[in-house]
Amino acid sequence: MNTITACPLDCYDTCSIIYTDGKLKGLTEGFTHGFLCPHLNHYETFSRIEQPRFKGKIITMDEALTHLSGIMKQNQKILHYRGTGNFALMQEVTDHFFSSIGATLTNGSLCDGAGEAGIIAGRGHNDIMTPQQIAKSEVVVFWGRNPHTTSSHFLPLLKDKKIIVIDPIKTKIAQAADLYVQIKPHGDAEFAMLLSRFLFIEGAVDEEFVLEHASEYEEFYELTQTIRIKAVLDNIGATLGDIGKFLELVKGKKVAILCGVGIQKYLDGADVMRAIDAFGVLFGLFGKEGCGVSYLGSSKRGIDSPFALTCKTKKVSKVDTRFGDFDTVFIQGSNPANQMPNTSRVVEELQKVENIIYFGLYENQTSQMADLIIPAKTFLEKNDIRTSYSTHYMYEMPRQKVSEIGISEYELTKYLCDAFDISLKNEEDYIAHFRSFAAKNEEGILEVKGREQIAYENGFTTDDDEFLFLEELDSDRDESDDLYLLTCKSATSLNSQFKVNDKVYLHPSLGYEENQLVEVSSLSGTVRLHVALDERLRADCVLIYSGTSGINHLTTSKKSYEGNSAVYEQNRVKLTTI
Ligand SMILES: Nc1nc2c(c(=O)[nH]1)N[C@H]1C(S)=C(S)[C@@H](COP(=O)(O)OP(=O)(O)OC[C@H]3O[C@@H](n4cnc5c(=O)[nH]c(N)nc54)[C@H](O)[C@@H]3O)O[C@H]1N2
Ligand SMILES: Nc1nc2c(c(=O)[nH]1)N[C@H]1C(S)=C(S)[C@@H](COP(=O)(O)OP(=O)(O)OC[C@H]3O[C@@H](n4cnc5c(=O)[nH]c(N)nc54)[C@H](O)[C@@H]3O)O[C@H]1N2
Ligand code: SF4
Ligand SMILES: [Mo]
Repeated sequence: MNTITACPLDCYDTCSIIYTDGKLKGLTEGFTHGFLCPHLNHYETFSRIEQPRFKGKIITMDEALTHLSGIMKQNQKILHYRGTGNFALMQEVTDHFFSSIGATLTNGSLCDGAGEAGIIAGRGHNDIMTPQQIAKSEVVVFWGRNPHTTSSHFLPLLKDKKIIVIDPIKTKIAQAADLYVQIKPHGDAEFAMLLSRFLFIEGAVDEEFVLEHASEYEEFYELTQTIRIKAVLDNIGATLGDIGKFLELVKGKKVAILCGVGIQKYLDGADVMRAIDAFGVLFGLFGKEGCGVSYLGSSKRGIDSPFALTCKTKKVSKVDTRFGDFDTVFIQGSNPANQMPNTSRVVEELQKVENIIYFGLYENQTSQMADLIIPAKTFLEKNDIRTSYSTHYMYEMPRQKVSEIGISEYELTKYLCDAFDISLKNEEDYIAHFRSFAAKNEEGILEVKGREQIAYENGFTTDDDEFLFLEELDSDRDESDDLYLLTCKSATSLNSQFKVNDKVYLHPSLGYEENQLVEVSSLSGTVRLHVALDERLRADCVLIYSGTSGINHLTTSKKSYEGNSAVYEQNRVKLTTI
């Protein structure tokens, strides 16, 4: 076998992969540029769960499945909690079984939900700038997004472009930028409002565009007037020079503003996104080649699920799930005991559950709490298909190898459906169903049908087809003197998969020593970690990467005001020497 497949991970890049002689290689043609990142370069060297276990004892897969259906038949309160460890579409097949038996599913987001809610409130729907469009821009703004770590395949697109970076951490892209603003965490909405205000002052608003698509811009102008220029700039760590340089770099140019999840890990994350969008609208960046404000897209837009849930299917939020309300919790492709916010709450809730079933590839904090562990198959060992949050392509993922280890999501569902007399189509039928929402483009690449090549070329889709500006800015900011918690993605892990980091990163001026053990605490809890000194940080920030064991003891399980999303950077933290 030597066909093309795609990386299954939750990542902007969605690399195309050739599997030959037991090696994974990036496709040379196209966006993958012939290289993969460390996760996939070493994919088959990470040790995985090979055998099922029940209450700590190794069992066969047949025994595991018998236990599984036995537990399901006890007709108790069941929760199906599915994460994004594998982003391909056949992961959803399990929903078919669980909704059919009346189990509860989840809604909400641990990831990009607040930002997406802001986009939908303003624009009507969330569309992206594809890599082809980004390639056509002259200036690229990375706003709370770290491409060297989280989307390295976008880097080749940046050649000869001007780069602007707005990030509290002086990331690698910031070091090479034409303008870098080391903004205070959560200062973005105000910075965006000031950029808008100066667009008005300099007469640089795209009048033609706003008259047609955003007629309430004058009310928004009034709102930008309420921001006190000097006091706010001092507070968020930016200068008038930054505003001037920003506008000088973008005026008259094709500009792509690429926002990452970094801007929206706060209660008012939706408003931050909307404030940045407002600047894009005033500047006329939508519906034009090489221009736009782009975030993580809705990867399933235009694709109906074949796993129709019954209208009675109950859902609870992924952010603050009360696991203790259920007798059985089936966890798939996720590590809630480390990745959900407020770990002590999560663990306390999970401890109340009679049967925790973990269906995954790797051992982690959640598998350690599970009663029944069922190993999954890797993407190389099962058939699948996927979409992406950065492109409009659909990627086929045919099986590349046969393995004795694990069971696929489809096979597990088939077993359960048979045991419960629930009808289930063939695997190929479901994959064909997904594929039917795509068609080959001129280059022979499968692309989701009905999506615009240039985002918003047919305008916005709010009720009156106009962009809706933010009407007020939450001034109820926390004025605490405690340090800001930054928790973003690490180069060596994909959230908690692969090689996780175990440090707390601090600016040297805080006076701690390399490798010193410290306690970091917040309103939610504490974690002890060794220090790594890091000049790239602001002195008022503490950085702990996603995936670090215990990081989410520090985070709150409050949900964003809009978008039912986790807010990992809302809590402030204190340091104590031990
Ligand atoms: N290597 C690797 N790649 C990944 C992942 C991974 O774990 N590892 N995870 C994948 C997933 S699930 C996702 S959602 C994407 C996310 O990828 P990104 O969107 O890049 O998100 P983050 O790394 O969380 O944060 C990006 C940047 O936001 C900055 N930031 C934090 N707070 C603020 C703020 O208040 N304002 C501003 N302006 N910036 C801020 C951080 O310093 C960081 O540099 O990456 C995907 N790709
Ligand atoms: N502090 C902090 N917390 C965060 C974040 C942060 O930036 N900071 N980021 C948040 C974000 S953006 C996200 S998306 C979430 C991600 O959080 P999770 O959805 O929990 O994702 P992972 O940590 O990647 O864990 C996924 C698990 O999926 C399993 N898996 C992988 N492939 C397969 C498969 O094919 N089948 C099955 N059945 N299982 C598989 C693996 O065993 C792995 O342990 O974390 C969130 N948590
Ligand atoms: S860069 Fe992203 S899509 Fe590409 S191989 Fe790595 S994790 Fe997969
Ligand atoms: Mo994510």
